Amino acid sequence: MSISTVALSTKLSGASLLETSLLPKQNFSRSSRVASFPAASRPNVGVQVRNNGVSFTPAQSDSSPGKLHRRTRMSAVAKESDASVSTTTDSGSSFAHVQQAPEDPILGITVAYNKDPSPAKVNLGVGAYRTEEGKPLVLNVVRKAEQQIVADKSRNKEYLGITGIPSFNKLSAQLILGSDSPAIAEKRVVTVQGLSGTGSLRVGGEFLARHYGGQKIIYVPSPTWGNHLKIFPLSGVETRTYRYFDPKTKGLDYEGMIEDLRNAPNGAVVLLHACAHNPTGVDPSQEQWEGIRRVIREEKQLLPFFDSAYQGFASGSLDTDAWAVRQFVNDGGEAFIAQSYAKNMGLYGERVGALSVIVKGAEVATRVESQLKLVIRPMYSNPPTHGAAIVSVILSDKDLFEEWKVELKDMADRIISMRHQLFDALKERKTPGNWEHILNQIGMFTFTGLNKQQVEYMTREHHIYMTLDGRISMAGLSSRTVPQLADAIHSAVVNFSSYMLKWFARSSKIESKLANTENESHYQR
Ligand code: KET
Repeated sequence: MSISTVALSTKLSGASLLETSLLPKQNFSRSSRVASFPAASRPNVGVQVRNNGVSFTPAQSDSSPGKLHRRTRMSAVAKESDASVSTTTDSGSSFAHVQQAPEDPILGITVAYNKDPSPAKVNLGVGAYRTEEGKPLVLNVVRKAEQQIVADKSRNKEYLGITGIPSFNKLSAQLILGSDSPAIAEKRVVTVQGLSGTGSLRVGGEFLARHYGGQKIIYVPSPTWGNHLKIFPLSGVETRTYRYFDPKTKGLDYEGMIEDLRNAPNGAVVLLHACAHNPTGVDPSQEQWEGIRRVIREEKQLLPFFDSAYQGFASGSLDTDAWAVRQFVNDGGEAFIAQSYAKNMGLYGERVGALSVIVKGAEVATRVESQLKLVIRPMYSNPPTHGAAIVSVILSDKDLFEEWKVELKDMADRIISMRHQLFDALKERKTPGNWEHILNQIGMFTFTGLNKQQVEYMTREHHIYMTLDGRISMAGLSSRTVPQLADAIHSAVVNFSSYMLKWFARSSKIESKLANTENESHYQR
């Protein structure tokens, strides 16, 4: 496996006290970033490229666990702060050296959207469901569960235990693994309540960094949800990528993925999106999942870590969307699963999710749970009550559960209908290119293939807000906004070259911008 290091130099003076060697090139060239800056002003960046992917390696000169952990955190924090240009000169402050950080590539889109005074603006950045009227949705079942909770005078606001509400944990494990799961019956599953998907991933990462007996390296797909690239290095787990998306076919690079997994060291961890891969909307077929499982379980000994943020959103069926996870758990092997109720119950701001660790024996499970508590207690002590209470009420009441499934299917169906409407609108406009992938991709997002410059153009000229990697949240679209989006895409594709020429002419750094565009040209059709 070859490793090369890419270093970009900076003209910035007064370098951050926090040295970095971790900034992924991928973040500049592909992932969404609200504030972009010319290559010439980018700070010192070292990127280790392995195979097709990027490796985030903490500075490891000190191997004592505590210190290594701290160094990892500092390096990753430096990565964030380094990616900015500071003009602060307030020398009286002990924090004068702190540099302005860029906005988050996904949540920062909403910040930019909120600042735009145009009434025509459309936010397709963050993956959050909107109604046909463009409004956030609180599910009826959630309202009903909340009314029950408020009316129940026996409930109180005491602290929960460190691992959360026991019934919530049990029901969450059953939801993802199936109520007849042998692993649950054999008491090999430990589930702890988490702060939505992100918090559950983070607790899982921290636990792996402290206790995993295999390789403390996690392989994530390229591309992946951008926060994975921060959560795991900050947890103290080295993060590398495996090939996943093929821009030419706009489908899965199955051969590349299998090859990269075969080349991973035995004992490494593999992050898998349970369904509705973010950002690409490309999932393996059942046959391909079986091939992946065989490499992970039989050819190698790798540990699968599932991120399940969209159960029910991909197909409209909770069981269908849990199929891949169940294949891996029913084979008797060990696994981690982070679940989120943000999307499928619309509980975004309640921060409710779960981490399940599936091990090989009941006694190991008990010991793992005791150590998970030691990860959680100093991090946030114990989780919040309200969201988990809502989920428990819905999952334990047969009628509410059935009603939830209907509402979930309605959301999934509306997203699918948006796919058809957008596809038809582009066809009607005879927009150059093949747009079939809008129909074929799965889940909340379409990975359009539009490049960064086209996206910037659409935001500037058409007030369409989306991530710079060309991802559109289909859940944010409505019949009213489809024509506006189709017009924007059409004009970005058709007029892009003339727009680019004008843009380049205005820029004093013509050559470096051209070089950037070349790097990204594989995302253009
Ligand atoms: N995993 C994946 C794959 C994911 O897309 C998200 C959220 C999460 C985990 C975490 O969600 P949580 O709210 O912590 O349960 N993604 C959307 C929101 C975000 O970036 O925070 C998004 O991609 O827009």
